[in-house]
Formats: sequence, C-alpha cells, structure tokens
Amino acid sequence: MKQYLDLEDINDLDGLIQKAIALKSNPFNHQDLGRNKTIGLLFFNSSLRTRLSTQKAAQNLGMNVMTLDLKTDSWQLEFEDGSIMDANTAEHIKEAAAVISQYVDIMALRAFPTLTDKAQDQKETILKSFQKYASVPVVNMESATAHPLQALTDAITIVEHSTIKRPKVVLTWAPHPRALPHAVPNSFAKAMQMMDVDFCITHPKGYQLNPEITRNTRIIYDQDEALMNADFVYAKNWSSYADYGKVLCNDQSWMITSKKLNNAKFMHCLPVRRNVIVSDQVLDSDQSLVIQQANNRTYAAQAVLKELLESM
Ligand code: AN0
Ligand code: CP
Repeated sequence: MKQYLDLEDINDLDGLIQKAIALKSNPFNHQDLGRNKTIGLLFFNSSLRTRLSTQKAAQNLGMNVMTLDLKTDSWQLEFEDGSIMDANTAEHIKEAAAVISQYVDIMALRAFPTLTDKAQDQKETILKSFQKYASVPVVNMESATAHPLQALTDAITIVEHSTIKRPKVVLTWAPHPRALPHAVPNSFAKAMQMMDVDFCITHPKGYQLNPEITRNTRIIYDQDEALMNADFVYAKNWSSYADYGKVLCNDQSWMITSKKLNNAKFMHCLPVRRNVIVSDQVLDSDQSLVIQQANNRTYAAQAVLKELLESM
C-alpha cells in the first residue's frame, strides 16, 4: 500500500480485516517495523478516537509520533495555486507539505468539509493538495468526503460479531441539531459494498447521499421496513447532499430505540448525542457495539500503517 486516502487503496479488504484481527491478538509483534520511523498526525478539526488510536497504532509498531493542530497551532495555509498571498494565509501548502515530509515518514491528515462549497469539498482540495506536495505516504484521518479508517474499523467489527454468513446491515440516518459531513456514511457504504453482506440504506427524502457512491445500494425510505430482520444497525446523521450542507429535518421519530433495534447489534462511529441519535437504553445495552468499535480503531490504523511501512 502506497497511501490510504480512501477504500480504493485497499487491494484485499477481507485480507486486511484478518490482518487487523491478528494484530489485535498480538499488537507488539512488529515493534521493529516502525523503529526510527516517524508519523505526523495533522489536525484541522477536533478528534478523540482518531488522534489517540492512530497514535497508539503507530506506537505499537515502534514508531515515533508527532501531532500538530493546524487550526490553532500553525500558520494559516494557502491552497490556491498562483495566489497573491496578501490576505490571511501565511504559508502555502507547497512549502508546508514539502517541509513536513522532511520531518516524517508518514503523514496523516484530518480535514472536514466546508459543507458550504460543494465543488471544493467534492474535489477534496485539502487532502489532495497535501498528497500532491508531500513526498511521503498520506493517510486520511477523515477528509471532506471519506473516513476510510472508520470504515475499515466498522468492517472488522461486523466480521468479528457476525453469527451468520451473510448478515443484514442497515445504515440509517438519525436526527442531529447541526449539519454533519457525509464522510462516515460514504465510506461505510463503500466498505459494505466490498463485503458479502445484505446492505441497505434508509433516510428521509432529501437525504440521498452522493448517488455515485450509493448507485448499487438499495435505498428504503421507510425506516421500519428497512430495519426489519437487521443483524447490524449503523446509525449516523448527515446533512443533505442535494441541498448541500443543509439540515432539512430533525424528525425525532428516526432516533434508534430498543423497539426499533429489536435483536440487532447497534453501531455508531462516535461521538454520539444520547437521546437524539440513539436512546440511552440502546447505548447502555449489550446490543451496543460502539465501545468495541472504538477499540478496533487502533487495529484498523495499525493494519494500514503496517502495510505502508512494509511498502517503503
Ligand atoms: C464528525 C462527522 O460526523 O463526520 C466526526 C465523526 C467521526 N462528527 C461530528 O462532527 C459530531
Ligand atoms: N470516530 C471518530 O473518528 O472519532 P473522533 O472524531 O473522536 O476521532
């Protein structure tokens, strides 16, 4: 593996899932692989899980870790080519990415979408600019349109907890007071399309995800119908894609309750708003996998970093 920008960078998803599960049993088996190698974790946005689990994954492989909060601790970056930089931006991505590449062997980046400029978000301007001007592999820690470390985690969790060969997996939209990105549902949908699962998506009208991503997936507008006989229910809020970045409805009847979940397992990437996205009763029950999911973030990241280190 030369980079991890999206699910397409994975050659063999089933193989990578098995490698992650093996690392979970023996996390310190490859301590020499990362010796004298450094990863730089670069954040434009907040994070709890991604920051700590990626650091832990790198440390398990013997790597050194440096973290930079680009929003608060560094210079404001310019991404436009040929720009006359006489306003707020102090440093161009050309220098920034080239300089950081001299300090690190792998660069990992978190950069959320604007949710106002659809064209810029869809082009992945920030992630792609780092990749263009960096001379080291780049890892996506959630970009404008994708969260592939989360999706790999979710795939691992489903494999670990499946009791049948081809489980039914439902991605359901759930209400949230603020406009949220499409990255998590996009990447989850892509991962499920790569796996042998019975997958469908349910959301209110107006919340269709990018049709290029969901084109082969069943969309069911009736949540109760979609949830019927589900083995895994993955809840997530996202803002409208068609009416870009807008919150069109906040219908509380879409919140996941014990009655809706029935016998399925509950999944969410976290952070989750209790009693908005999902009821306390579900989150506090044995049917919730959210804590196990968050644990798997370490082994998903470790599997990816191991592949990158082995390709150097
Ligand atoms: C982010 C999102 O929805 O993409 C990060 C999730 C991992 N969530 C929030 O901003 C609450
Ligand atoms: N799931 C996830 O990416 O969480 P953080 O935003 O806390 O990193």
